[in-house]
Amino acid sequence: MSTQAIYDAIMEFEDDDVVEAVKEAIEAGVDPQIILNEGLIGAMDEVGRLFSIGDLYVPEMLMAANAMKAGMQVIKPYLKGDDGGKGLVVIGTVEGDLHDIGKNLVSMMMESAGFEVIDLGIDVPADKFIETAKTNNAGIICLSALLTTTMTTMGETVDAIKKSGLGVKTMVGGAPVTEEFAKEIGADGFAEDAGEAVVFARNLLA
Ligand code: B1M
Repeated sequence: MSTQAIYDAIMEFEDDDVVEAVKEAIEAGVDPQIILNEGLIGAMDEVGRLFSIGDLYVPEMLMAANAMKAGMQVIKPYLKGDDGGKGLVVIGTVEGDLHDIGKNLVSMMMESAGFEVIDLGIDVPADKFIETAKTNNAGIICLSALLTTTMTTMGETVDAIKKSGLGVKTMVGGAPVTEEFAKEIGADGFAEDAGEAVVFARNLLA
């Protein structure tokens, strides 16, 4: 069985069909990681491509995102990371940025790997990250940004966290974020995807 039905249902913005197709793929024994990468993320990449060339508009991008989220809820219990994560992670999408699918994925994988996760959602100002990390004695703050414009905010947020003197580690990620950029802004870690984020979190808190 392929993941084509999942991909197609996202492209048609049919939440119920996405849920059904993900369930069927799981029942057929398709690897959840393949369902995620080829079916769900694959479709979102195509949505992004079509948006770039003007073949899709914001409302359609949003409908596709909602369809993907419906699928993610089904797959969530199957995305088992190996255990061993210890410590508390605060995560959020930086101020000015409303994208949350990648951040949610990182959050899910961290939880299933054993970390305690406080997810602050989207459009999170620097002081909210700092205050939450302080109150909860967090080990890592994870920042997500999907826009080139909010990469600047990400840099400012990392800076504010460093200046707060909390001693909490920072990890950054999101489609436009690179390892080089992470170094440039002084983040302690960078992760390309949710799986890498778990590995890095373990190393940072070891
Ligand atoms: Co937006 N959007 N969007 N969008 N959107 C992009 C990002 C864009 C690349 C589309 C395009 O032009 N091709 C483009 C950005 C261009 C740029 O900045 N260079 C763009 C734009 C322009 C915009 C608006 C400005 C459009 C407008 O209004 N004119 C607007 C901005 C709103 C705002 O944020 N202020 C906007 C709005 C939206 C929606 C709200 C409609 C919707 C988001 C809904 C939601 O998230 N709930 C949306 C969507 C869906 C997308 C695309 C199509 C898909 C994003 C996605 O969910 N990908 C996107 C195109 C694309 O990325 N291909 C696009 C799937 C997800 C699993 O991947 O988030 O990359 P990703 O996460 C990955 C890794 O990056 C990593 O792990 C995940 C994989 O495991 N990762 C982390 C992510 N965060 C991490 C944190 C970590 C570690 C790893 O912490 C340590």
